[in-house]
Amino acid sequence: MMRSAPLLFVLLLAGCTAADGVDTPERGSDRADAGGRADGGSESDTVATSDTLDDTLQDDVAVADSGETDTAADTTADTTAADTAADTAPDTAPDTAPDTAPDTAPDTAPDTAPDTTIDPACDRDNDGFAALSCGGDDCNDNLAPVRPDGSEGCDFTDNNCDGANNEALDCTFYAHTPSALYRIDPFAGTSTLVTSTPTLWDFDTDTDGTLWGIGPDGLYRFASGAWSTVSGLSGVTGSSPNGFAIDSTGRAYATGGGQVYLVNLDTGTFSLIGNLGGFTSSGDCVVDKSDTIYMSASGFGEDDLVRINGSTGAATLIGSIGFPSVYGLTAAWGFLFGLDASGNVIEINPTTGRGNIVQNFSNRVWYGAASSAGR
Ligand SMILES: [Ca+2]
Ligand SMILES: [Ca+2]
Ligand SMILES: [Ca+2]
Ligand SMILES: [Ca+2]
Repeated sequence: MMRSAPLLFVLLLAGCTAADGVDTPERGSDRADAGGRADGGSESDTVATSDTLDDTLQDDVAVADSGETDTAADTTADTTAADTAADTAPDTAPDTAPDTAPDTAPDTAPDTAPDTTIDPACDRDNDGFAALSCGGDDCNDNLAPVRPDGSEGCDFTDNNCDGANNEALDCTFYAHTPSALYRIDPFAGTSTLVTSTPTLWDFDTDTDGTLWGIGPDGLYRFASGAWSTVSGLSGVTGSSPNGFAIDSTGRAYATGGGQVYLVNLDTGTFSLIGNLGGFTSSGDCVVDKSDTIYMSASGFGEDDLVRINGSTGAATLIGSIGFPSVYGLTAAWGFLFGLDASGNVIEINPTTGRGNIVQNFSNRVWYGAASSAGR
């Protein structure tokens, strides 16, 4: 719209000039317009010429004047070569945007960690092994020490749940009748004849495992498979001793009637310690690992278990064993066993004195029992 008025004005002027018949040469800056090049931005021609027309037409076709508005769209494609160089600089800026996309891929890696959690109802003793009833291998889910990795010991229990009890262990102690020496296993209920004996009331082993016995004729020693007489009953003032025990230090005690004696194993002499305070030795005394001296005392029909003070000889009642004629006592593997004249092996509770038969060897009359020093 802005261009139509000057064009008309130029055309009118051109018409008037031609009619004048005079073609006045052009001067000045209009010469620069020859060839249709762009104007310098502010044409100052006030006189219309053909050059001016030409210039104006050229200007419309070519580059826009700086003072004009270019309305033609840019239709020329950018032919600049694409940037083909890869970006080799590492990205050093940390990723601060949180990952908001959910993990939809399934976990395909197998679980290789063992399941260490056991239902508490299947592991009541909390030893880490499930009970047999739950498909586990804890053969006693009420005792934590009893388990597949437990250690086997001499007792009534298969401590390591392998189906066998006391495997590979010697769980025997000595026992004798009026005429024979045996090794008996109180857990398996088996006995093995070792040899015959002189008439003995009782015996025990000393600290090196040597077996000593007392009988109506005195003190005996068992060595190299044979018994030998050490001495008579020198120093005995009352009834013939029928109970005999050696403690962990080698001190030997004998009980007979209502008395307690100290026995010198080197000389075979008996020294009175004191009176039992009304109790009568039934047939044996025994010393446990903590050097507590126990004795079976003749009661009314049933023997009693009593505790003896090794310094004074005074006896204290613990309780009735519940069986008569308990002539043998031995302490081993934490148990206190009594052996009686009816062939029974009795487990005795040292706290209450009460006995419970665990084995019976029919037709045996047990007189004495002895364990090794280490038991
Ligand atoms: Ca268990
Ligand atoms: Ca257990
Ligand atoms: Ca076992
Ligand atoms: Ca066992």
